[in-house]
Parts: sequence; C-alpha cells; structure tokens
Amino acid sequence: MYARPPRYVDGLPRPDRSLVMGVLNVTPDSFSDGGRYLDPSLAVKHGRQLVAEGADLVDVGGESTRPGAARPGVQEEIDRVLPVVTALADDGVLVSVDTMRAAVAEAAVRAGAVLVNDVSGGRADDDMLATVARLGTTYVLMHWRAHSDQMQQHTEYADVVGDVIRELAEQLDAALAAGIAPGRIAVDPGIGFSKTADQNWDVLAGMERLHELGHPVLIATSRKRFLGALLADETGELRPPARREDGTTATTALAAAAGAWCVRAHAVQASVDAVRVASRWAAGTGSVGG
Ligand code: PMM
Repeated sequence: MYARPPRYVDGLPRPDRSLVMGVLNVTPDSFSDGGRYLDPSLAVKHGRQLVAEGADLVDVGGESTRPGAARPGVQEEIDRVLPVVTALADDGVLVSVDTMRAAVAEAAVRAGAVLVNDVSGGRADDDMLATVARLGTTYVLMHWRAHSDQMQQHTEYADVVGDVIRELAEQLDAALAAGIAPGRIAVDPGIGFSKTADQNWDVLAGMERLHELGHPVLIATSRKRFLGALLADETGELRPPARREDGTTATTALAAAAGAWCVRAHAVQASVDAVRVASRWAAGTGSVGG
C-alpha cells in the first residue's frame, strides 16, 4: 500500500470524493465528441449541461490529441477555445483549458480559466512552465513522450509504471524549477499516450504507485481505445466510443477507489455517481471490522 498523496490541489474545490472533470472538445476531430461542439454556442450549452450533471470542472480543448491528429495553428486554437472559456467562466463555471501551448493557456487564464491541463506536461512548448508559474494557476502535468502523430512509436518501457513515474518526476522537477507552486500541481500518467492497450492496463493496475510522486493524481480513461479493444465483439471489431460508457464508469469507480484526485469524463453524471459510490464505500459506517 502506497501513502496517499495530498488530497487536494490549492485553489480548487475539496469535496469528500474525487473531482470530476467534464470533457468539452471544441475540435473537428476528437475521437469521441469531435465536430459536435465547434459552434461556440453549442459548446457553451454542452458545458452548462456538464455542470448540471455534476461536473466540478469543464475541460475546454481546441486541439485533438487522438493518434495521428494534425495540429491546428496557435491562433486557430485560441479562436476555438476563447469564446467558450469566456462564456463559461462568466457563468461562474470552473474552467480548465486543455492545451500544450503557453499562448493558449495564457489567453484562457486571462479569460477566466482556473487550471491549465497540459497533456505534454511542459514538454511541447518551452514557454509553458514559466507561463503557468507567472500566471499562478493550477496545473495538470501529464506523462508525455511525443506528439500524437508520433506517440505510438514511443511505447518502449522496461517497466511501464516505474518508467512513467521516473519520467513524470523529471517533468515535475522542471515544473518546480520554473516556479510553479508544488500545491498547485497534479500529475497524470497519460492513459493512451505512448502506451499500448496492455501498458494502459498495467499503469491502471499500478496506479497507487503514482502516489509516490507526492502529488494528486488525475486519471482519464473515458471512452478510450483500450476500452474499445477490451470490449471488442467476437469478430475483433472495436466497441465504438459511444458504447464504451459502462466500461468508463467501471474504470472511473476503480480509479476513485485507488485514490484518484480527479477523473476526466465525457458523460459526467455516471462518473459523478461512480466517484460518490467509491467514496461512500471507502467511508463505510465505522461499524465493520475491529
Ligand atoms: N486525454 C485526452 C485529452 N486530454 N488530458 C489529461 N489530463 N489526460 C488525458 O489522458 C487526456 C487529456 C484525450 O482526448 P479526449 O479529450 O478526446 O478524451
């Protein structure tokens, strides 16, 4: 059993359960919701819906990170996310911005975002860590080896959990050296990023070891391909993203039980229910055992 890391990230809510971050991709090509919310008014409406279902945070992204995806220009990414971040933040929603770019992070934080969710953990843009430090915002630092068009060519590990922890520790050192406050950093092993399906399962099975890093842990499994592969039909056809929801609810509950600080999900209500169940299960009534 590994020591639990700090349960909270400074500046964010502290419920007695894992937080739930709702996914809002303002992209033409994300694997699950790509193209549905490119119109800002539809995106804002969906963001409000995620909050109504219980999302603690809404994660607005303007770049698809699915394997092989092409990158938008910086201005294009800003133009996608900014109206949505602004409208939701003006409503009082806690908005996180899913970006690898310092300029996008800065524009979003100035428009009211409270968290920068960087799937490259500071590795894609040399200005990111200093920018986050200067803005004084909270930061999700994910394990990352390469951009989406290359990432599945970087899946060699001696011991996937140990290697992810070591590489995350290096990224954390850089973030702290850049001046980001330790209490404002969460870590994420990057399920599906430079990992095969089996490696994703190994990381999840070893998730409690991530607590060694001493930072709250975010786990994002929602509708990902490794669930589609597990739940493939008898011909080997992957289960499509929209039908990976029950599998996602299961991984969410298990991640919460293993001490995840936050889970990231497309269908928020089921994930909120799952983390509430996990929290209540862990609390018991105090009358069992002895
Ligand atoms: N996965 C996606 C996007 N953003 N952010 C974090 N912190 N961790 C992840 O694993 C992650 C992420 C994949 O794309 P999606 O938005 O279509 O789920």
